[in-house]
Amino acid sequence: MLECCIGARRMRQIQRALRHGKVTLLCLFITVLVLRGTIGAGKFGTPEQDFNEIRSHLSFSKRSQPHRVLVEAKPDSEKLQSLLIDNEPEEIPDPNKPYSLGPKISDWDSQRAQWLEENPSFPNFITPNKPRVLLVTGSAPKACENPVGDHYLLKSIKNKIDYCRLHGIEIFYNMALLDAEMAGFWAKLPLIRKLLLTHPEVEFLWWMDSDAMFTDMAFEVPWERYKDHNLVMHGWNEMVYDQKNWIGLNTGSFLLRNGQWALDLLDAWAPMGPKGKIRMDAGKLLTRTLRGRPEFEADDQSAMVYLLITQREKWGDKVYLESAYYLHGYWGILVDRYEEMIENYHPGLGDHRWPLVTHFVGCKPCGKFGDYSVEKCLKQMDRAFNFGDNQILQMYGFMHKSLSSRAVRRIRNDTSDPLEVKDELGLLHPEFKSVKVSF
Ligand SMILES: [Mn+2]
Repeated sequence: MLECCIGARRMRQIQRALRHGKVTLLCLFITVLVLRGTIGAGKFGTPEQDFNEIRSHLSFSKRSQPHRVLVEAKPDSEKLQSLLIDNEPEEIPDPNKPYSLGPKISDWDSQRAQWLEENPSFPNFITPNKPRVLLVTGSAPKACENPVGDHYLLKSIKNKIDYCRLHGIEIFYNMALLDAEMAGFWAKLPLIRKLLLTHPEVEFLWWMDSDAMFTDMAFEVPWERYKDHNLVMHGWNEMVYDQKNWIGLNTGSFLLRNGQWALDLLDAWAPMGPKGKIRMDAGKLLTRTLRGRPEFEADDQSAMVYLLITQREKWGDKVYLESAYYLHGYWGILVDRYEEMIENYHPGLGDHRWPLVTHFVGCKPCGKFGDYSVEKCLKQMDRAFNFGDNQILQMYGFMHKSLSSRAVRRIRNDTSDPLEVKDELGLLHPEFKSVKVSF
């Protein structure tokens, strides 16, 4: 029918053109398939995305490289996120099983004494007045709810590494929940017991919270003062024994001597710890009994105060409540005075003039961001960190530009006699770190 209108020759031309067109379309289709395969638009590729990728692939092969990185970075960061998110179910303890920290041990002093005798190269005292000390700290097994919190945990352990290197103290950083029933502030108890029993060479275990930082790098603990004591906490006798105040002592930083006494104390301290009904009911008892305690589940600090006031004759004579220096120092009364301290005093004092420890009680840097107080906490933690870090940096000729600045400045010029340089505080080779070697 068409033939009659446009003529046979014209018709053949059209048919030829259509055949060529089919081949051209097929070629185009194959080209698109090959390019898609090469670039990898993936299953989410849209025609528009394909077009953009093909164009960038064809025209600027250099530009396609960062683009590929960007395209791949997204699924990668999602993968990373899933690694950080805690999907593991919580273990539910058996409420019918009576809680115990471990098998009863009653001859630890003789077991340990025998071990020390058989292993003279691992003495529990480095010098007559310097016990072997293990500083124990840690944080939760999972990532912080806010990533900034992880950065502050890093600062906190860096700060402890610095102090401990200067003072010849070893560090144990724990991230494992050893006992599901003792989660939260009670997790330190099974950990401490395990470390005491595994390291008979350790004379003193120094527990320190992750929210506490050393702010006096030069202060050495007066170890000989505690020669007749087994537990040293910051606190006041009157506030604990007379006032029964729940903040009469602090368990965020304390020293515990390895021995049978310590195992017995842990056994006496632990019963309020198991989570669930036991911990909730114990919390009510503690709030009823202790002055100033708000209503919440049983915590290790209140339980320690309770243990001391109810069984003072059993434990009291071996417990040293220290208030001559800040084994723990409440941040609220310290952080605004750092500039004043720098103006008037010097490291090495450890007390209100230059606190050994600044403890960020009530700050939850690892928790979710949100209210102003968390922001204030982080800002003040930075200041505390830099205050302590300046004492480290000065050994190497630097200091922070200000207490709120990450940046540092030079405080002296390098010389060609590096060993002649003496650091201001004498922290490079301090007497308290020296070990006399005898052959
Ligand atoms: Mn704390």
